[in-house]
Amino acid sequence: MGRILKIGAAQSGPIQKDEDRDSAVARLLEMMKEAHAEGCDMVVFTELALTTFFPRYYAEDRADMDSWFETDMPGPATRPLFDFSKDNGIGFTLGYGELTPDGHHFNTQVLVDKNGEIQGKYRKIHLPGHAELEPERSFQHLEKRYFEPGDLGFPVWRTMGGVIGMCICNDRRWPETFRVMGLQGVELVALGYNTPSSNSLKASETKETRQHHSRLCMQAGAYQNATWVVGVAKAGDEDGHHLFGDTMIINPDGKIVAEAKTEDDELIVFDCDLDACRFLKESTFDFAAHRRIEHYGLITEQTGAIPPEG
Ligand code: CDV
Repeated sequence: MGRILKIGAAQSGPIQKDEDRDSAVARLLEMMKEAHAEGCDMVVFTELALTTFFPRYYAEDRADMDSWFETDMPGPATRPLFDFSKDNGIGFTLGYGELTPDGHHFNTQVLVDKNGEIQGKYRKIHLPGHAELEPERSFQHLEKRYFEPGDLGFPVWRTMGGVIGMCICNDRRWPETFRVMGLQGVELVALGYNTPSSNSLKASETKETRQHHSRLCMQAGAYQNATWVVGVAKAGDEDGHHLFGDTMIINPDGKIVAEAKTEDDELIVFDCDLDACRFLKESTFDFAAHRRIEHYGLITEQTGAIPPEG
């Protein structure tokens, strides 16, 4: 019997534009109650779990979008999640749009311990999409307009008996995300996402291809860093825009051990043995023994690719 962290991966079904925070939180709370009844230690919620995926909408004046952001966490609407956590000894992660007191906007996720206390905060670093209206796209993805890149790095936290890290959606496509956490001994990465089923610039790209990309990244991130990865989606049709879902729990061998079957609110549960990270961390991916950082300089010296001339 290892160090078991029983995880509830709580997929959200669609949240329509006019659904208010109270309703969204009530749905999350239902899943948290279900997770508690199943004996979960922690629930992972999705990216921007309180609202529709608003970066698909364009506003000339970005201040018009501030209503999608939270100025307090917990605030009046989200307080029930924190109260339930404290009263019932269950941790959670929650994604939301953060508007700071000095006017900065981030795509944020908090890690809350079993006492209902915020232990950690992560602000999304890899922001996809574009900052200006691009009419040639079949739909907009304006994260670069509404959010600033996260300024907190990729920390991990020793909490709930393990070493837990977080990242958000597009971050999963970048191996650096997982490696920076791997270098801090991460044992479980909590990851929320909203991923459209189609590509706004390439109509021929299928939903299946996009699901394949998502799984590939998360499974590779798990295996190459010998960590559990809990990927939690918002799924289904929001205002005519489909999100593919595919919530899953992945073990340190990179295998999917549990996955959602629907595009609705759905909880999947798995006993994640954090000691299962140890074998690969001490063998194939014993970083101290095998990494060759003298050859990795380009990764931090250069952003874009520069092919040889000729
Ligand atoms: N919310 C996201 O970051 N979505 C991106 C889409 C735009 C590709 C993702 O990487 O899933």
